[in-house]
Amino acid sequence: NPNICKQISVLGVPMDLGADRRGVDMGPSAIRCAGLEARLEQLGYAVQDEGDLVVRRAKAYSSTLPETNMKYAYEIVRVNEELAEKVAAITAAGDWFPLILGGDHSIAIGTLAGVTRYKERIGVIWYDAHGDVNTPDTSPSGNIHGMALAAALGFGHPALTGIGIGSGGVPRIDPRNVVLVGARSLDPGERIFLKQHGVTVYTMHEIDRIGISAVMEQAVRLASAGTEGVHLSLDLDGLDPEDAPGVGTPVPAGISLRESLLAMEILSASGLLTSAEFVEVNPVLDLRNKTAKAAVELIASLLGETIM
Ligand code: B3U
Ligand code: MN
Ligand code: MN
Repeated sequence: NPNICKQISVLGVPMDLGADRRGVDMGPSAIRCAGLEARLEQLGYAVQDEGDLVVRRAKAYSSTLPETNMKYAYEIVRVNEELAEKVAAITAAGDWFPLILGGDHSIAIGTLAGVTRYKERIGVIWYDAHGDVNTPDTSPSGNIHGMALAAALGFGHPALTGIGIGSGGVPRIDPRNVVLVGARSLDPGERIFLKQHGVTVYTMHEIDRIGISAVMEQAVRLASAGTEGVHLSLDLDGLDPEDAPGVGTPVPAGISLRESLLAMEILSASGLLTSAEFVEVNPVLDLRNKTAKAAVELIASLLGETIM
């Protein structure tokens, strides 16, 4: 892929406070153990591993934000602010590609604030069984990983929407450039949100009807219309639990690994990818690091690996 930078900056965010199950904090380690760096080097990339951000776990940092249901909000906001600065710094010169390893999906707030710092407008492909467009008012759980996309679009509690851009800052992502792929578990409030804001949703229904290749081609077209590039936010629970058992909230009848590899190849071929994050790998629930290995396969395909 000639359009992508030849240098990749890997950053881990061992965050598990955005979800109910512990263990996704070990996701970055598991993905590294599955051979990420060697695989990227085989593809001809220079790799800079930035290590992991520090996520504090003491009780003192773990309280719910007063008068809200937002669990662990203080620490999640603090880490995401740091993440936004770090990602912005990685992208500042324009020749390093940020590859962020989660961690739960709440880290997308910081990643997206960071990747949009030096860009007017970017599109987002949100590959996930879930919509992650709850606000504190619609969230059934108070888990911030289910609010991440809404927050990145500027909706929800100011503590989240201001991350990386400050209060009164304007989010640089237009919901019409946001595409959900693989959705099969949406809360009632999320359905309303998605319709109201014009987010395109490809559920399993569309994937089964027209195939993952047509879905991805349309997704790339929508996400890139009028933007400077496309960010991929891939939640491993978008995949079928058969192929990715190590996730906190598995949802049956998902996208196969085989379809997902094709999806990554199509995104790679577009030459429009600016940044990516792979989240929600939970090694505690995994089978012999299968899900982390799947993540590495997906990353390799996304960054241009081909068979011939
Ligand atoms: N939509 C539910 C459940 C959920 C969202 N993301 C995951 N689960 N992984 C919520 O809690 O917001
Ligand atoms: Mn998610
Ligand atoms: Mn999910």
